[in-house]
Amino acid sequence: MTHNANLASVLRDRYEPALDRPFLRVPGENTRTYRDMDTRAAVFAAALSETGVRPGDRVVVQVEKSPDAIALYLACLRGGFVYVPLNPAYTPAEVAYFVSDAEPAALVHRPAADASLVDAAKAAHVGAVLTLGNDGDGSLGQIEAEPDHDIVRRHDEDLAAVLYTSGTTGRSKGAMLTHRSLRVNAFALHEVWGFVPGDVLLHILPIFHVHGLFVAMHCAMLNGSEVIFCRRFDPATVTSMLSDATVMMGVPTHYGRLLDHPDLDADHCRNIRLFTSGSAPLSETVFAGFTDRTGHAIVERYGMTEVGILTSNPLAGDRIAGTVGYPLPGVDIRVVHNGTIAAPATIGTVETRGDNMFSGYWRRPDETASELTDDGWFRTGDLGSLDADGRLTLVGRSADLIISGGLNVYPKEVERCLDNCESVAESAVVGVADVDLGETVVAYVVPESGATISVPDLTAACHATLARFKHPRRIVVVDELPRNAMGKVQKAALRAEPIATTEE
Ligand code: MCA
Ligand code: AMP
Repeated sequence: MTHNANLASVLRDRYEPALDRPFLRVPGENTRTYRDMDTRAAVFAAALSETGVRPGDRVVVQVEKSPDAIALYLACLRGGFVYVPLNPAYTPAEVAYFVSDAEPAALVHRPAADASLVDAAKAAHVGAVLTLGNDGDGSLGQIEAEPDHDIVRRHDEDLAAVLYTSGTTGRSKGAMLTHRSLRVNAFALHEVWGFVPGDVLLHILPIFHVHGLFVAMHCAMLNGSEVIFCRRFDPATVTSMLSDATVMMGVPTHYGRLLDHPDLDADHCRNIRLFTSGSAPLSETVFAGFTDRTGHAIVERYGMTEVGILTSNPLAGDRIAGTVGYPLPGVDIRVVHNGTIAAPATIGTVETRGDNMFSGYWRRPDETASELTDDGWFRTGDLGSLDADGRLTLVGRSADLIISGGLNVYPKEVERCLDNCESVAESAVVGVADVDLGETVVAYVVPESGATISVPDLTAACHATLARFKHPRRIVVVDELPRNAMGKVQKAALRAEPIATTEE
């Protein structure tokens, strides 16, 4: 019999020796063992099958971070269902789009979700609309089903998950991640970050993205490690839990906020062997401040939804602030400038290739083709340079994506919302430097001739359609937008603009 490439089977083989050991420890709650989670996942897999979900079907999930949410992810892997996680901050209007695009066999949402979400699911003919709460509640757990301990056979190229991400067009597209892509990235990280028996991961990230769900959880499961599973990021709780952990992964905002916490010191970090940061640039100030306070040099790494983690600063060797380190095993990186491979230190666009790569955008062959080169490399859209020994430094992005607190905001999507408002002739949305979030969203809006813009109306429109983290934190009304000779809006000029004239 050939081997089962299902990631659930690969992970289980690795954590099997730890079945009766702690897996998820939520501060202040009961700890779940690996066996508890295995059984819960087997019950959820059987329950989903019971409602008609079949291998290859998508399951769209918009729930809070909880142990059951991890069990549901593992259940989908086990059943061969394609897991499609969504940020709980998304509005029903945003979820309706994902549901219509993914055409799932099941939608699992929070018990308290807006009724319009259920209507949207019905309109999209979703077979099963289920709920999952934070504490074992919800209709999914009430389906009578015997645990199904079989792990459905999958091939390397079968889909494990679809994660929505977006290009400059502003409409999210689903990155198709296969059992192989997730597996190879997990093993590469487990190796380069030197996981050892006894490692304990402090988990502070959300679990609807690659970083918190795959990077963090897969490393822990491959290691049979205990995970201190924080439902939310709270600097005081996290600081108090640090001494129980050996590894923590975060986005730069997490490290900035920990530094702002007066209790953080080297003693709290005495058992930590690895802090990693990614999803957005880590400033040299935070890197140096963290080293001064704790004695730890954060390992910055670089990744992307479509390809997982690509590079990391070394565990042994220099961790250089402002660089994202070396390619992971099995990952190729090249920098292309004016159509040719750039010489060391020359800035160009970063391209990559490897088994960690996605298999394309869900039902969007044209957009998949446009992100790939003729020789099969993926265009990341990031700009950077490689030094002579292969270390990568990022200097920016070719698209005008905003990264706020590690979450991506696509200006087009926000501009479309503003442009649809009464009296708005046009708008331009930019990311402005922010100490806490890295970048924050600022909108410039131009009124139609003779009209007056109501900023509260614009804010209300954003509330109705866009997740809160995408809302402009400042809306500035201007007579016109700066344009170049070709008529293109000069966003760089807007980013540089002092925003004292701000209206909220
Ligand atoms: C929350 N808010 C935000 C953000 N998060 N506003 C702007 N940007 C954000 N990122 C707003 C809320 O809407 C709310 O607004 C207020 O802040 C407080 O909300 P709360 O939920 O309490 O927020 P928080 O706990 O302070 O969250 C901040 C955070 C979080 C911890 C930085 O955003 C976070 O966990 N970010 C990590 C995202 C991540 O994992 N990215 C990886 C994707 P109000 O109160 O006004 O209503 S990238 C990836 O996966 C690739 C592969 C990679 O390289 O890693
Ligand atoms: P996402 O599409 O949400 O996966 O975000 C991926 C993008 O995050 C990358 O294309 C980079 O622009 C950015 N990113 C991730 N890690 C880093 C990092 N360490 N430094 C700078 N940018 C990063």
